[in-house]
Amino acid sequence: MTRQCVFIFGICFSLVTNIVGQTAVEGRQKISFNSGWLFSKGDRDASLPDRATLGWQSVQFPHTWNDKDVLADGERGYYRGIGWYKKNFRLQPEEGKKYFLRFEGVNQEAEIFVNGKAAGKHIGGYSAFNIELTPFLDPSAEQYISVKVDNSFNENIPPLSADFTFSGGIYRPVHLITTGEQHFSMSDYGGPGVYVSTPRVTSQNADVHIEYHLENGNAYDQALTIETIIQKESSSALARKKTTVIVPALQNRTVEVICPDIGGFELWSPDNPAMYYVESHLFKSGELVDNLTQPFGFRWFHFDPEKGFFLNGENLKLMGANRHQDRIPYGNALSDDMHRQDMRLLKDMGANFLRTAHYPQATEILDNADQLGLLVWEEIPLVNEVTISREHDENAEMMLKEMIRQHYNHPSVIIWAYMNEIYWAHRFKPEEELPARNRATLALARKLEDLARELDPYRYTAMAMHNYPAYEETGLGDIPMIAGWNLYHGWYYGNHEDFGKFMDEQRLKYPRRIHFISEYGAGSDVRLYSEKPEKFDFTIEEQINFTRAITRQILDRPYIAGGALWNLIDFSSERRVDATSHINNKGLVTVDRKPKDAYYLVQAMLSEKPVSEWGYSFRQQWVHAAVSPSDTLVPVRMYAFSNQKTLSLYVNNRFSAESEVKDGMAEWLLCLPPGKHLLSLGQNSTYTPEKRIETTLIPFHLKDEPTLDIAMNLGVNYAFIDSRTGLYWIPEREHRSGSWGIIGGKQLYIGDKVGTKEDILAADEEDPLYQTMRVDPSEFRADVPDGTYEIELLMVDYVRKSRRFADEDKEITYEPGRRVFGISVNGRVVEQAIDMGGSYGLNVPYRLVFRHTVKDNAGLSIQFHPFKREPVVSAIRIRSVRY
Ligand code: GCB
Repeated sequence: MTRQCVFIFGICFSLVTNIVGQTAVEGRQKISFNSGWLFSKGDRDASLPDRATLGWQSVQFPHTWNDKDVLADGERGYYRGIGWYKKNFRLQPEEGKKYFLRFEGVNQEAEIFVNGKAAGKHIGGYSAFNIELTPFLDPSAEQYISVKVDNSFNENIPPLSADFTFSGGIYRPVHLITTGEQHFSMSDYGGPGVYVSTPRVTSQNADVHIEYHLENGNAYDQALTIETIIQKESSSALARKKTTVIVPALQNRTVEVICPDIGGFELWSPDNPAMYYVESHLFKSGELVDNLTQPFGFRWFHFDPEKGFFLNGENLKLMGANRHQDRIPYGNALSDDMHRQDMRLLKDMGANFLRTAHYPQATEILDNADQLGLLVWEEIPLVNEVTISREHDENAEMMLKEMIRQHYNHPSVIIWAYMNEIYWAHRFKPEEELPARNRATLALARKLEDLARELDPYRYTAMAMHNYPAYEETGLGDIPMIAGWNLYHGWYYGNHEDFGKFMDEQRLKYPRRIHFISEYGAGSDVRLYSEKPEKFDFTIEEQINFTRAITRQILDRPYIAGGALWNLIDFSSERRVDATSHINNKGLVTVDRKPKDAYYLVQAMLSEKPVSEWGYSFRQQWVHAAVSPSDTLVPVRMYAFSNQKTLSLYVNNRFSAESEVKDGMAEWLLCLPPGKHLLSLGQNSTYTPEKRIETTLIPFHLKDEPTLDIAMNLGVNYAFIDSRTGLYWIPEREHRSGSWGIIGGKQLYIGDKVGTKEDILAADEEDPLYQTMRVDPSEFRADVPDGTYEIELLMVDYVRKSRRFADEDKEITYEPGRRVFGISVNGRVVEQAIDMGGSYGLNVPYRLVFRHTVKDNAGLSIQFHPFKREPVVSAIRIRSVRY
């Protein structure tokens, strides 16, 4: 149904288009402006036109200068400073036209020079901005543009600190936009100048309000006509309207167009993301001077403190993930295809929700959220702490305005948020500073809350808090409409079940609050596998245990409106030290977008479409060290993810066992002979999908083994499978009489976490091997046959703290004489007195490799002799060699 709103002019639209075709200004033109740029890292003055290319690198946007130096490159930190971009281009300016550049994202300060003149500046790395070129263009058509970009730390520009990398550069696309002298605003905080609201929507009809911000760049007052068409893609219009307005010379004007009582639409929802568009044409005396199409959708929603979220009158649990915008090794400079791929992954996981991590993301992300049906929580990058200054607060306010203006029309967005764990940095600040910090944070939160509500009365506001009492003590948690919680029970602290207890207490204390789990997640490294997974061990199994337990508790509590896993994808965090250095590996998919097991688990728990996926998507090998002479089979704990009731397992095409699916997962304990095996999953006797695995046995008695290669990870119960070579480091085993293993000592724990989780310098690919260790072992013994063996001992003396950031270590720390021990083999001294902390420095790996010939049936005995503190050893490898 087309609703004819008020028709001011009698001209029908098709006639107008014909007229437009014959005029000089043809509405808006938008073309990419990403190619042909030159880049130079470091400060230099490139503001004045020049054609020098020496010392300049040819680049295309998106571009960042931090794509490589945030990787494990042996150097701490990454370049935070100035970079220049420049480009010569041809543009013949035409009378009656306006020229703008739209920068979608530049991290984090940008200064633009056009033909040597300062054309504009922008602060903040996560929002778009427009720069007008018109007054600076050269009539000769030869133009020069340069951009000075700075990603240095600036205490007045959020984020001040955070667990992600602040890659610098022009890392989102740039467009050249041409309009007539009168146009939809290009100076409204980067917003489109056309804002669509749906204050009243029912399943039958709705009112659509469109707020136009118009600019008249001409020295005379101008009568303009706006033609508004509301339609679904390429189908007939639901409403049309013409409005005339006079915009005074060189001024802006706001006009509201109301299209009441529109019917005949489909509601927008995750299952049916029906998109509609407001097409706006701006005419001056019949000539089209600007035109713009903006998306929107018909939907209504609300949150209830008891029952959670409702979309279009129906209760909907919001479940999904957070997403950071980077992709190793491209930094934050992602192509639109890469953005789309991420959104597809999220949707395919069965999610209906996205939190754009800690900052506004690319237009492509919002467009895809609209089109795929993902509800969005978007926030500004106010993370960890604030600076007590007016400039800081003004920048934060500007970021909020930009985010809301720029993404106002996306129907997917339901929440504007403005602070993430803002008290996180308290622990590093002097006690006496805290009251002033709290006051400043509260005042800023109130300002941002009021601003968000004023700019957008139709959405909710939120803040993400962490498990820390100050939110309650200061009353900060009472300010936003939604209390978001970033909770890591069973990972950083407590255990899985504490999560539900914590939330139930919150609900009792704050029955009127809307509770949301803005983050929960556990790390995993696809090289680590354990039969006995434990908190903070980074094994694939523990990520599953955590994710399964917390997701279940969220789903079971109607008052929790939803939950977002942290994080959809492993992401770059230069300062982080976990099992994978410089990467936060809480992703459900790897940096190259390959699903980990936890992705399939979540898919099975959330999806309505049938799911059956194997566990161990990155693992093919199982190596078992026999525990007795009669132990000849390899135990394999196999699991699969599904939302069916049961799954049947077939081994080498023969039925093995049926298993009930519980919380998205079915499990089997198999005992397989060494060799290759084909596993398949059957539902109604279908044999797909298949998985091929290989099992290997290390016998109990080694005496009869002519060749040996045993690699043993010490201090932990997980296997480490080297992704480069497939070398399998089995979990540590204690010595058994007549067999082999480590004797004495215990696993290193710092606090309640296994290993050090420190950055082991220069061992990046093997960090997890070195991070865990046996403290105070006396001996490694193996009853091996006579022969020559290559022996490798991996060791490191470590910094004794529980968790730190890599960038705290500006230099290597030496501690001579802190830990000294000797090593001998079958009584022969190999190392008289190693002092790793003194000779090489703390956290510097020491790999000792030597050969030893075993004679007279003596077997192999590697002994550790303490002189000062206990000996430590992280891994041992023994391999028979010819000589
Ligand atoms: C959080 C932060 C997020 C971190 C995450 C983590 O609570 O909001 O920025 O990356 O924890 O992995 O520790």
